[in-house]
Amino acid sequence: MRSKCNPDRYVAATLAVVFLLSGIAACSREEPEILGSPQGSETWPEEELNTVQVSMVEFEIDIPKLLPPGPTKFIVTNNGQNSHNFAIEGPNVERVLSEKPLKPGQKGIMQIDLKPGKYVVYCPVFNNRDRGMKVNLTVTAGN
Ligand SMILES: [Cu+2]
Repeated sequence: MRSKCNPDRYVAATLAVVFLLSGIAACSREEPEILGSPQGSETWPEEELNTVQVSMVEFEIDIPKLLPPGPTKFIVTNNGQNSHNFAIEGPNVERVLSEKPLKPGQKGIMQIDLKPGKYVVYCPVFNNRDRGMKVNLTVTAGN
């Protein structure tokens, strides 16, 4: 025999609504498109990566000037009004984050196994490097 208000049904309906709402919330959350990717065979488990946040604005790059060696994940965010890109040159490495520059608000990821030595990080867009978007980095000899 069924009661008019089946409690199981009520629970199921409530759960369905909750799932629906959380689904909508997840979809409307603004996920910036991530550009760039771990290149070639150079991928490491997340726990082995040293994550370094990089912020780019006109015309500055905010990045630590001293970094430890080892697998490093640069998370680059364009916090400026113009398009920017992230390039790094150093011992045995010369790399640009993405083919297309990062648009304002966009993020990109680059993973590199940093070796001890001197690096230069810069924005290769137009003359941004000469306007101040250039940082000399030192990767220390060890932890
Ligand atoms: Cu730039």
